[in-house]
Amino acid sequence: MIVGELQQARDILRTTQRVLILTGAGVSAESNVPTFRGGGTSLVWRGMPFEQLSSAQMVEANLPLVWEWFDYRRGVIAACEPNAAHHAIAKCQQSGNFADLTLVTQNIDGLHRRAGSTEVLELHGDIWQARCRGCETVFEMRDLPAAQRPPVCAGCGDFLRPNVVLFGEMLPVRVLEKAFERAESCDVCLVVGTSSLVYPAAMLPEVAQAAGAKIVEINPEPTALTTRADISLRGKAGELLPQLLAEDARAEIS
Ligand code: BJW
Ligand code: ZN
Repeated sequence: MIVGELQQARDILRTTQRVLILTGAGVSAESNVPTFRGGGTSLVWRGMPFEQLSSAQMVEANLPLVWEWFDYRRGVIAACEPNAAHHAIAKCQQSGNFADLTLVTQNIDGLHRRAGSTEVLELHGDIWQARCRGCETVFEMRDLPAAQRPPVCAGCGDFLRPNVVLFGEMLPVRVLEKAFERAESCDVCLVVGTSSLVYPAAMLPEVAQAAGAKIVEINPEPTALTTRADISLRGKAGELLPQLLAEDARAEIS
C-alpha cells in the first residue's frame, strides 16, 4: 500500500543526516524527455537501437552520425522544462534539511541544474557540451557553430565529439570517485527513475547498502534493484518525490 510505504520512507528520512539521491532517465520522463528503457521497450532512432548509437564504437565508425543523433536529442531536450521531481530535489538541497545531500545523476539533460540544483555529480556527462577527441578541451555547445558538423577544435584542429559517456567508455574519474565516497558514507540512498541496469552507476546503491545504508527506490515499474531495496515506492517521481521530500516530514500523509 503506497501511502503506508511512503510514510515509512518519510520516517526513515526524518532521522537521517546523509542522503545520496541517484537519478536516471525516469526523473525527466514527466518533462517529456524519452527514457532509454521501460514499459518493455528500448529507444530506437532511425531503426538503430540507442546502445549502438551511444557507443564508443560508433564514435570511431561514424562520428557525423553520432552528431546527428545528439543534435536530434538536444532539439528534444531544448523544448523540455524541469518537472516537480527536479524542483523537489533542488528545494530540498537549498533547505538544508539534511546535513549532507548528494545528488548524483546519470542524466545528461541538465534539467537538475536548470531546476536550481547547484552541486550535481553528472556521471554520464552533459549533452550541452562537446569535447575535443585530441586535446580533451571542453566547449559549450552554444559557443560552437551549429552548421559545422562535426565541429572542429579551435586549439588543435581535431574533431569534437559530444561530452557524454558512451557504452564502453570510462566515466569521469573524479566525479565517479566522489559519488562512490558519498555512497559509502550515506545513511539513505534514494534511487529515482533508473532501471539500475547500467554499470558502474548501478553499483552505487549496492555500495551504499553494503556500508549499512537503507535503499529507497521510486519507479513506476519493478527494476533490477527492487528486490534489494528496503522500500520500493511504485509511482512517478514527479508525484512521489515532492511528498517524500516535503519539508514537514513529520506530517502524516493523507
Ligand atoms: C520513471 C518514470 C517516472 C519512467 N518517474 N521513474 C558490469 C556488468 C555488466 C556490464 C558492465 C559492467 N560494467 C560495465 C559494463 C558495460 C556497460 C553496462 O553497464 N552495460 C549494461 C547495460 C549491461 N557500461 C559501460 O560501458 C560504462 N562504462 C564502463 O563501465 O567503463 C569501463 C569500461 C571501459 C571499457 C570497456 C569495458 C568497461 C559506460 C556506461 C555509459 C552509459 N551511457 C548511456 C548513454 C549516455 C549518452 C546518451 O544519452 O546517449 O547513459 S546508456 C543510457 O543508460 C544512459 C543512461 O544514463 C543509462 C542509464 O539509464 P537509466 O537512467 O536507468 O534509464 P532507463 O531508460 O534505463 O530507465 C528509466 C527508468 O525510469 C525505468 O525503470 C522506468 O520504469 C522509469 N520511469 N517514468 C520515475 N515518471
Ligand atoms: Zn583539441
